[in-house]
Amino acid sequence: MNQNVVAPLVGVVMGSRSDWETMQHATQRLEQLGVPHEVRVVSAHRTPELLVDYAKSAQARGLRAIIAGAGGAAHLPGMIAAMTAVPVLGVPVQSRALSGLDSLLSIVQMPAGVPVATFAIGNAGAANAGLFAAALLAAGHANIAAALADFRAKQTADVLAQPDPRQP
Ligand code: RP5
Repeated sequence: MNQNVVAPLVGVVMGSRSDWETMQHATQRLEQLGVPHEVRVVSAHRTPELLVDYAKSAQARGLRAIIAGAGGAAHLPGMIAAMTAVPVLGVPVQSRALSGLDSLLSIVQMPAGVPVATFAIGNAGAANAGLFAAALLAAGHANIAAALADFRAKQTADVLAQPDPRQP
């Protein structure tokens, strides 16, 4: 699938270019599963007006999920969730100072009424956010459902094919 010509269903945003090393694990899963997506740097603190525009236009532009990754004072996912009904999947990026615990607590401790689905700190969280976004879309997109089922089956087969950890 050519990701450039199909309207994106998932927005992947991050607070800084420095978050890309982590967030690329989300886009890798989306690409693998054929989920049309877009990628943007949108900072809650450095580009607040862009954040408002992005969040308020997301639903009308056809986005069905937003994966938002940020580190430290990680306000991006919560602020997006405050301004759109599109489901927001938060990824705590591993910060240098506090190893991502600051990011995790900033994202997960939302007040009742403004949910952010929060994932694990770092690469695993980003990967799982990509898979979760695909799962959200699977009910309405048979191609994504099939790709997700194939991914899960292969993952299981790979483990079963090599049960002895001493073997290379
Ligand atoms: C957050 O501050 C970003 O999400 C990033 O994780 C962190 C550090 O950003 P840089 O100083 O590397 O741009 O807003």
